[in-house]
Amino acid sequence: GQVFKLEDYRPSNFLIPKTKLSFRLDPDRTTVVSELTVERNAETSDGTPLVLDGDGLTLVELEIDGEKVGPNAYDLTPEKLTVHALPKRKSFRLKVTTEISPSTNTALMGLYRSNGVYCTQCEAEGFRRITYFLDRPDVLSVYTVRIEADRKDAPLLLSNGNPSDAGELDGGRHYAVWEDPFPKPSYLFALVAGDLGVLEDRFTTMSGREVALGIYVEHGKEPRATYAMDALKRSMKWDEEVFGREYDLDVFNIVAVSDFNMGAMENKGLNVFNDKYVLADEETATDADFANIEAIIAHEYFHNWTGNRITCRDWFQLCLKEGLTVYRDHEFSADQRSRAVKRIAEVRTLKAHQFPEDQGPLAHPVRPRRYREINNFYTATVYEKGSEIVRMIRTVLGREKFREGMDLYFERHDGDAATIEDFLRVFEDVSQKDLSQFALWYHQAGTPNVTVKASHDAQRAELVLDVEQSSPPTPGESRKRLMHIPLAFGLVGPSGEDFTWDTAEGASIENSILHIRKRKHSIRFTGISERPRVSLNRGFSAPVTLSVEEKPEDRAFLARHDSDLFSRWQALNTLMTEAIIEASKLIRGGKEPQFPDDLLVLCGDIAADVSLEEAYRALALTFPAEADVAREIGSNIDPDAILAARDALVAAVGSANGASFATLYEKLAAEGPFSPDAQSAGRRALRNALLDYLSASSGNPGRAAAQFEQATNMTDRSAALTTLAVRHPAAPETAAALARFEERYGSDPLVLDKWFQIQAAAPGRHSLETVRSLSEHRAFSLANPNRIRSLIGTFSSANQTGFHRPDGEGYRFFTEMVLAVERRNPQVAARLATALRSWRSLEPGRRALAREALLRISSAENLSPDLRDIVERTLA
Ligand code: BAL
Ligand code: ZN
Repeated sequence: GQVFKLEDYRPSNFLIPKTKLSFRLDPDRTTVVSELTVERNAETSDGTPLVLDGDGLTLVELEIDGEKVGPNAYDLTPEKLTVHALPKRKSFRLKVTTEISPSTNTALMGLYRSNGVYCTQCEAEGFRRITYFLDRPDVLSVYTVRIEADRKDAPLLLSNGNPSDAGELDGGRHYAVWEDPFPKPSYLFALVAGDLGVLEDRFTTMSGREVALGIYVEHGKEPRATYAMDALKRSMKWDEEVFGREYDLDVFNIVAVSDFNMGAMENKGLNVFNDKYVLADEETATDADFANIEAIIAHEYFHNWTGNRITCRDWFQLCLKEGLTVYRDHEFSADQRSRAVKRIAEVRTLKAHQFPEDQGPLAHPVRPRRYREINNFYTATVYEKGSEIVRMIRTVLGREKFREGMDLYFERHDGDAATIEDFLRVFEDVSQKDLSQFALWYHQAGTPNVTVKASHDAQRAELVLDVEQSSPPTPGESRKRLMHIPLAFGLVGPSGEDFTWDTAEGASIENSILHIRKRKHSIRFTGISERPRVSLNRGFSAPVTLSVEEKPEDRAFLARHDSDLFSRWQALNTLMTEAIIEASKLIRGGKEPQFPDDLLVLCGDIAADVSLEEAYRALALTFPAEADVAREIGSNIDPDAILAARDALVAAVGSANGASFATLYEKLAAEGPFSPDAQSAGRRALRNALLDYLSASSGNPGRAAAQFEQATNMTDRSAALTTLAVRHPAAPETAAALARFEERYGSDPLVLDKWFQIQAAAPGRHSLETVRSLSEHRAFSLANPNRIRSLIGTFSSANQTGFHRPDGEGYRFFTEMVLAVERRNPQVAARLATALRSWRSLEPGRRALAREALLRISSAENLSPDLRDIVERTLA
């Protein structure tokens, strides 16, 4: 396939200031008439042909300025329409008529049908599946859209912008016209038509403009959209207060559809959502679902400024809108909930998804320089590491200068298709700081390592920190340059307070941030008479791996006393990870696992510490996942030994604290009516964490079975079912609860996804048989991305022992599924296939089998560019 390179970027030869689209909707034969005002760019010569993108279109007719264009005036290939004979005028009108078939569009890109609803997905390159166009983000156009459809089939007709006209037509048909005054790239185009219910509301902006809000869902599910609506209004208000950004149209609509490749899409004025991220009530959604809905509603809304008003010049700049918008949604959730808890959850996600990407064959810079398939770059690196970079800019500049920079960005670039260089420049301009070394965070792939050694001299009252940075090689980048790493830190005294120092030299330090810019720094602090514990990378100020030479007692001290709650969590998490690694070594050597008593006591003390929020205690008690432990071990991984070690530690913590955990579990029982707020959710999270310990240590399914029966909300019910499936796989109570759940929610696909997920994640070799038979369940479907992700995605990414079975059967099943999905939906198949990205770190037996599986995929016939790109990079 073709490789696209950043250095090959050239401005478009033609512009399309105006686009008029007219859709005559029909499931099998939709006609699209596109009338474009085309202009030559100033440098474009008269002889330059107009080359439009297209994909799977049937061309019906072509006209220029009202005259039919004959077939010898253009060339047609499967991907391009090249018009040679153009008028000499600077500007002309091109009319293109095409036909498409929404009902047979299984890739879910372009115009397709989901449960009988017409909907679109155009990012990144789906618009070319609707009509021929300059389908690139730097071609901005003002759209007018007319939609015509059968009234019974589609009483609702939506597009971007504001409604301008509507009316009846003969034969039971009707039409609507939408006008979007803001120039936008084609990837932000959207159309929805169908028969849906609506939840309506209003929002008054800070300058007093009235906005009509609508969330469209399946009929009967309107009450399940109330939380999303509330989250939308809070997002609109927050963006005004925190970033000074006001909404700019008269309407803002959200539509929930059940077949969707991504989480949601920020089309101007008409967001289209995966229904999983809209619909929620206590009976059907967990606290995690509520939190995700809040975050994703906010994220898509925030794109209105960071993505839509200021868009990307080309797809290499994807992080310009995504990293920044993730940063904004993180800040929003932190303000709506608990900042410390939110930060820990973010870092857990970053380490679970971005670190393995950055440390494996699919590593790429946050701003890549080349790609073969842009769909494969909607990655944790672009999104999550992209957000961490914006967060570091705030750390380096301070909050005030950061806000000044953002204000300048909006002022300077409103209406632009911008670049990362543009973004960095505003911060350099407001702060007068040189960010050229810092910019490497965008350009250089891989997770930097920082090692630190502290030496204290009591007599001289001096502390020396020896800090060294290194960046491991990544694909195509063997030599790395030195990064600017802002490390927040504190020197922690014996009662937990931070020491101050007299002088410090060896690195620049501002507001307790160490700026590491060289390979090595030796930083000398004077006036430190007692030996402090060093708390480093507080708040996870930089996305690096940190190894600190320190004793377990020092880590345990920080886990109890660090004033920075993130670092306190990190210290405990590191102790847990180390204990599991040690135990897994013993298990591999045929010995019994052993755990330090101090750690068991520490876990009990944290669970009981009422000075800490319940959500925080729940996170602290959540053990590192098997994959987190595997990542820390790094090579020669045996997933069975890691699972056995982790289970043994959970049981040991549960046994050591049995009585107090049981008392606390009872005390945390729900009082009063359900509320999805963060504090109530934290209480449920802590109680459910305790349930897991108590079940693991007692071996008795009774408590989990009782909770399953008595639960009054989905959070408690699904947590009990998870504990039953994980801790008591063979118990009759587990089989009964699974059957009961299926019976109760069998007709609600989103809830049944949880049932698929729980069984797919339950560890052990035999889970493969379960997952195989669930793939034939009547509610499972290879046509729906949510079903695929719940069953196959969960099995391959969250079930280390089932997926990585030593006999390779897990991989065999997986390759069958990936290839079956690929025939319908290459984008979803390619995403699934990334589950094998860490194959090189497995022990030799599994490594060979995983490689065979990858080779099996790569040798399949007619592989899509999406899947080929992932598999070839993974094997390279
Ligand atoms: N732009 C794709 C979906 C999202 O990141 O919002
Ligand atoms: Zn986004």
